Amino acid sequence: MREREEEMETEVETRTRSGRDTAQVRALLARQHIETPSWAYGNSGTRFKVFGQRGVPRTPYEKISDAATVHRFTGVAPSVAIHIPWDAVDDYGKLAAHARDEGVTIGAVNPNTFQEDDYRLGSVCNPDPRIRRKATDHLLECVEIAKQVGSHHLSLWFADGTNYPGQDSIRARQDRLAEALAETYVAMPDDMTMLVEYKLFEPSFYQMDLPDWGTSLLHCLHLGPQAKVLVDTGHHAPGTNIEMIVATLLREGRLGGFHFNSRFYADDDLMVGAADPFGLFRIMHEIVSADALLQEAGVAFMLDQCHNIEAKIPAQIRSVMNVQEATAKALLVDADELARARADGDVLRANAVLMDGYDTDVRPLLAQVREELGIDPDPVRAYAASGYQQRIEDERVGGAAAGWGA
Ligand code: LRH
Ligand code: MN
Repeated sequence: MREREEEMETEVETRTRSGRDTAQVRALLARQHIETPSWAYGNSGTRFKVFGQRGVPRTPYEKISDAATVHRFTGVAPSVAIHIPWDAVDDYGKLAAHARDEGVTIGAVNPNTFQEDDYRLGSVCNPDPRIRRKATDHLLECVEIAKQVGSHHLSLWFADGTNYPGQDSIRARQDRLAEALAETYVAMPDDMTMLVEYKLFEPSFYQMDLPDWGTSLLHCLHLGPQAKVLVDTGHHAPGTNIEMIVATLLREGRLGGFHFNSRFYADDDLMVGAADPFGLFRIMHEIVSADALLQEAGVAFMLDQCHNIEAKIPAQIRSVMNVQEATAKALLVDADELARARADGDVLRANAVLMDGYDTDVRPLLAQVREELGIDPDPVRAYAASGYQQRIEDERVGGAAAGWGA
């Protein structure tokens, strides 16, 4: 009798409420791919203060070693995005080889057209054709760099915009933007995706030339199938329903990826899931519902954060874990029961089924996933015990700590 009960028990455990086989859910979680940003390992801050920290990387090589460390302790962060010129090196092949030696790959390549005096009135949208040429040449240079490091993503964000009504022609700036994007698009090899990131405001405060998902999507549709929209979760007006944007872009096949972070007010770039774990869950529920979780679905899951006051590597580890938790909860939503409740028009039951997934404590499940990946079930504790932090603080003395150089 006792065995039968135990059998029943284990039986129950192997099937989640969502009807998904628990092993299937663990297998999906084990294949998750969350890309970390090189710039999160360097010093960053706000316009008020950039706080330095001990052990901060001084070179793109050290940034990649820190990103590889996050992968070693989470198992699901196998690539690192780079930003040019913050990560400029003489030999990009050597940088890619270093990444491989460390067990990661170089992911999205981000051009930087927002930190030179020439870009005061914009880069690719600047009224001055000489400056537009300079900015476009930088985009083309980053296409070449992406080829050299084996990257398949060119990730574009422009600070371009105006601060006062009348300052420039909104329409003419769109024409200039379209021209630069088109020239860059045709320079990309067929296996490269152009990610077009939008942002409602900052550093321009009257209008940004790529302010919202609609403007980004329109440019992508004009460019071609290799151009997709990048959703930075910190780039919307307060109260924006981001999962609605995600569902719409997935439906169009134009969701290229995410820059995950969280915020209480503006583009705070805080740890993803820290300010709004339920919001992150709702986004991942749209992803799971559209079967767009794994790499082959073509959505790039990337973090874009800066850790002004907190230790950077543990913060990245915690952020990756927050995405894993939101994903696991979304995978545990009983999709069949949800469909039934929706078909019955049973509003409360439908909401309850979704909340059931969200209210599930998925930490034991993720601990199991990590054990099956051969890593410590508690990455934060394991990193603290690894001595890596102490080692980099002892070794990285002298030289200039990497930063945004803003
Ligand atoms: C702009 C942004 C963009 C970057 C930068 C580091 O706010 O989100 O993705 O290039 O942050
Ligand atoms: Mn971003």
